[in-house]
Amino acid sequence: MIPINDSPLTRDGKVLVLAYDHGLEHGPSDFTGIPESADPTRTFEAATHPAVTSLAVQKGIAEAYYPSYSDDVDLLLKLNGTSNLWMGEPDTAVNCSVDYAHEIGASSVGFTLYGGSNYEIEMAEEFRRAQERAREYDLPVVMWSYPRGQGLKNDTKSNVIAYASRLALELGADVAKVKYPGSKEGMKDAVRMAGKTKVIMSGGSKRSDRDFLESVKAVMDAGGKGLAVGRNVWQRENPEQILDALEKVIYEGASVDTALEK
Ligand code: FBP
Repeated sequence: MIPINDSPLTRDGKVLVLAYDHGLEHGPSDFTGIPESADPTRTFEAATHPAVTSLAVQKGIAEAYYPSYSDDVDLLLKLNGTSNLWMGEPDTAVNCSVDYAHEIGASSVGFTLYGGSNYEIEMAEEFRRAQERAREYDLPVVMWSYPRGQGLKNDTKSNVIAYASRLALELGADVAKVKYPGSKEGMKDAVRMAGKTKVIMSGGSKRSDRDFLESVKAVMDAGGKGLAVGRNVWQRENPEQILDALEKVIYEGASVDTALEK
């Protein structure tokens, strides 16, 4: 494993990835509530907040916008991803090589694995190639570990999330990004199953400040190391405000009440 506590992906051993690959994964509908969120510049600005360790984007956004922010933002290049237009069994295309991610300045890479999909075998082989190449550059690897597919009825059950985090350890990811299993106990299991792989929570769709922060607090209390979040930051009128609160909960161990104090 890579000693990722020395990498820009972490701050004090914790992780706060700002995710902005939704234009590919979900399409323009994610930007309708806050139309200005369609402009990547707004999220690059948010990523300069000291709470954010890295910004996760696809290759095209990185090529077009990262050069203007390379001094202030740490880049996590998401290597694969698929649009919502794809209606088949969960699968994802590899859109960027590790070599190219390194060339354009990424200091870590991200890769989705849909365990349980009919395409799991191909995706795991693609992950193996990316993970081994990333090791040659000392780039930490974050696995978006999302079990889903025709056989899976509920992709947030505790035993499914624990399996997701275990897959990340078994296949050599440094960080496992998993969905919230609905309880602190479920998250504890996921952390235990991940061993030395750090577990972070996937933000999910937009919720109230309190509801969202309560789940982040539960993740931290369960031994998780942070989160990768998109919509719960940039679908807000004021991304900085929620990042201030996240900074308190993740790095200072603050309660949700304290984090919400203005
Ligand atoms: P959110 O915090 O908005 O959920 O973003 C995290 C993320 O993993 C993104 O990187 C990705 O685009 C999205 O969620 C995928 O969500 P799903 O596949 O569950 O629709």
